[in-house]
Amino acid sequence: MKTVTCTAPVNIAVIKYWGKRDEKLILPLNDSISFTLSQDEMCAKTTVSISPTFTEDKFWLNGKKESLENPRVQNCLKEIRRRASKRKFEGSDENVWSWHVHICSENNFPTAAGLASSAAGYACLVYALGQVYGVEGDLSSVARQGSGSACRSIHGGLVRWYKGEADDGSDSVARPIAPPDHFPNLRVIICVVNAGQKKTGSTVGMKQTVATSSLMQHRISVSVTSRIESMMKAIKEKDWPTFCDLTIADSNEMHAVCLDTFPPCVYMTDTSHAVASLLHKYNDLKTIESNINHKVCYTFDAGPNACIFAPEAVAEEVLALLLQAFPPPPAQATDDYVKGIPSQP
Ligand code: 2P0
Repeated sequence: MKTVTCTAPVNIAVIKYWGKRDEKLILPLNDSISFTLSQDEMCAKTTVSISPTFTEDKFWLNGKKESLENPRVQNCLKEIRRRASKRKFEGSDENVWSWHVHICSENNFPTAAGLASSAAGYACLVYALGQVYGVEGDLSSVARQGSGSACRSIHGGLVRWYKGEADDGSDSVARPIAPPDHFPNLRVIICVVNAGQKKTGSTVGMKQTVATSSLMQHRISVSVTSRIESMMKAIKEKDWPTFCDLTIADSNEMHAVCLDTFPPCVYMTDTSHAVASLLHKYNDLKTIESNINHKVCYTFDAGPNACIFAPEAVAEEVLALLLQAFPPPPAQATDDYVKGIPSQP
């Protein structure tokens, strides 16, 4: 028997993936850029075991036995086994690709609440399967077939997922573009506005957006393409204020196309908007003080929870402001409500 345990962190997109050009292969309509967070706080953990004596594949998620019929898990498993079958192994391991697998996965943060749980989960699953079946090479295109955003969690730091041009998805891969400490001493504050499951899952939501939103056509053909290039330049030049402005703009545009969807996908709540408004006031103050390198930025995924990137010099101040404006319910510990975590792995 062979057993491997891996952990994979969540990633937060600063230029968002929203919309596919191929539903089955999970090929996106636009490139996206993300920040992979530290493993310490929010991560998925997966243990996989393979053995010639196992009689079937089995899967547990957060302690509950799940069906392995999920086509996305199957696609990842099939692709890893296909790659493993092409490798030469010694002696008794020759048919390792045909051994059944037992998979045990867990997240240490709310699942399906718009906190990138599927990204960490599939990145972790695919990496662990790759290790246990002895598959080498780029695994981002396999993780992508589990969940699009998962391909970005295969790498640390700032990562770009290239949409690719090929119909078979072979060039739709994630690549690291800058190390985790590229913007040194950066902190990430996650404001959990609501830890419940979102009403419209990302997969369904983005499909409806592509089918119904005319604003989405503008996003794809004009704005997100130029924003990707501006973001690459801001990252290359370590231009933090521009990085902040572009991150905020892209989050707002993604939520605008969600609202332009029919029926609308409403992810942000009044509290989410109030958090955004507070941060805009904070940035206005930093501009007046001529301290633009102390600006902060927010981004919202397909849920109401805010991800805030803040330079360490102001992170505590921002956290204190947030706690003052949005005091946690008395029964809830502050640590569970707003978390300040490092962006470095
Ligand atoms: C992102 N999100 O770039 C965007 C921003 C949510 C909002 O990627 O259908 O769970 O599995 O490919 O990867 C969430 O979408 O969707 C997502 P599928 P996924 O992070």
